[in-house]
Amino acid sequence: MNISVSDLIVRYLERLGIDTIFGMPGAHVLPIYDRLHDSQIKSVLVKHEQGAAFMAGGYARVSHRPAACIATAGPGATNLITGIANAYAERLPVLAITGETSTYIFGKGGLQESAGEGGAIDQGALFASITRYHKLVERTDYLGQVLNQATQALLGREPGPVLLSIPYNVQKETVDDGVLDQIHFPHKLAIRHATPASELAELIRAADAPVIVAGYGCIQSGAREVVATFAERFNIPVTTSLKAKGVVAEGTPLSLGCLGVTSNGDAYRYLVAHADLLVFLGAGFNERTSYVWDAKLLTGKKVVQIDRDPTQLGRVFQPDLAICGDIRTTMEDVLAALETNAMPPKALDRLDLHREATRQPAEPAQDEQQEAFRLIRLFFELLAQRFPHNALVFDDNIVFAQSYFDVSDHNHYFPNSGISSLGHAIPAAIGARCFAKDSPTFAILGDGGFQMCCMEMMTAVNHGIPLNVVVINNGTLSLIRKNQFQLYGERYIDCDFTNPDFALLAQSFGVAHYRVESAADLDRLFAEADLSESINLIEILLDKHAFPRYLSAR
Ligand SMILES: Cc1ncc(C[n+]2csc(CCOP(=O)(O)OP(=O)(O)O)c2C)c(N)n1
Ligand SMILES: [Mg+2]
Repeated sequence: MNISVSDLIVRYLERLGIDTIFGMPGAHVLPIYDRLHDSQIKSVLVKHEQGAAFMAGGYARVSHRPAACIATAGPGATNLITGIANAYAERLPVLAITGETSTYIFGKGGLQESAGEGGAIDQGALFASITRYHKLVERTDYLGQVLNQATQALLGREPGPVLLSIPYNVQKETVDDGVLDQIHFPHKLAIRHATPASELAELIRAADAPVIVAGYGCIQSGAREVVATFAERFNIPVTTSLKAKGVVAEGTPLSLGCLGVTSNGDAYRYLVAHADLLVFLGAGFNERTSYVWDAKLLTGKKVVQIDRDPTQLGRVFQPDLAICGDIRTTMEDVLAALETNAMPPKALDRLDLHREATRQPAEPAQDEQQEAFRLIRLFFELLAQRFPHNALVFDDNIVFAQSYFDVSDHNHYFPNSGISSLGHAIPAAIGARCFAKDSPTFAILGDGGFQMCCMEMMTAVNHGIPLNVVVINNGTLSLIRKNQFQLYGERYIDCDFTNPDFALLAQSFGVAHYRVESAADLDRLFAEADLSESINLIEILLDKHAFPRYLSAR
């Protein structure tokens, strides 16, 4: 049966399982919007296309399914870029659909033309390095193959964003709907590892103080359970990257918490002082996790790295054993190998001694900071108590959560880890809540970041999407202030600013406002506020001089 290309695109979205699309219309993409009108897909009108791309990213991150955003040609497409770049860095399957001027006016200076002809800006070139696949769809005869390629890129082994830019006249052409049959939906392959599990099992057997460094790969491969079982069976402590926070429930005896420059340093100290074998499971060892690639973390230790992505192996350190494979199946095999051969659990003495030592009273300077951060610490404690499992927490600040937020072994903490763009948490949380409709949702961010994306709170209001926005009100870009304090002789420039009145802002948005200045305010917040089904703007006050004292690389 002949249908329009716009219809075909909408049916394609449906086949991908898309139930929500985030975006803003423009003349060049209206034919597709018109077909969305008749479909079951819910469209969410955003305030800025960057928000649409972040929302799709949030949806994909929580659902582990493809998500979609849509924008018009020219500025609509360019506004998507930061959000799509973030999806690329996070390897999220986000499909971006954009319009384009009609092919017959390419190069003639059409309004918002962005096909790269005759000096026009070139969407394809702009998106080339931040997508797994991008296509300006100028004809219909190859449409089946284009959609198939898009599908492989979205759902393949290394997923990532895809851009389909469709000129206005092409959207209105007709095609046979049999084109959809050319699309293959890849099944997730469990890749078996190439190296026998026994080699790793022997290294673990020989080690005195092995430590697992769990990364996001553990979450991607569904390895939480086997990692936790493994750790408990053999008394092997686990530290995680920020993105893998909670792979083993934090606060439990074998959890060393996060490894990273902005964490409390507990895991770092244990690794440096005691570990003789590090088992990296799907962990990238980036600048933050590795303390700027601090050699002390690795020297004198055996290092094993397991990753399903061969390009990660040996990328920033030299492993003694590198295994390219699925983390879950590999660890299941190692567990079986060690059980069959009856390995006794490792002694916990070192871990106990370490815990004892780190319980010593803090240095005076740290004490002062703890006091200043008391409200934030208390907020995270109450949050963990109140919602131990099902809340979704999108966090652009990340510094405080690393030390103060104990994440249970459920996947509900989403740090701003992609390209670390300010203005991410609110839209990402909105996107996530569109999928996880029963999960209380939090966006935690600074006042600088808030002002980059706060208008998306009106998107939540317009679409009735419950959300808690927690803004840390310190009247400064504190990372910048911290760096200028530590590295630039306190020559402060362009870090401090005056905030709007958050109470009035909330009132004008029509959402509830809570100002937290004391522990009693926090008690009231958790006792009185509807944190599950309402939209709330929660403001936590912090002295602008009280920035965390970790040392940035630059
Ligand atoms: C889009 C973007 N621009 C600039 C930066 C650089 N940057 C990183 S942290 C930061 C300050 C953040 O201030 P705020 O959101 O108020 O959080 P605070 O640290 O004060 O809690 C800036 C400007 C960035 N990460 N992203
Ligand atoms: Mg701030």
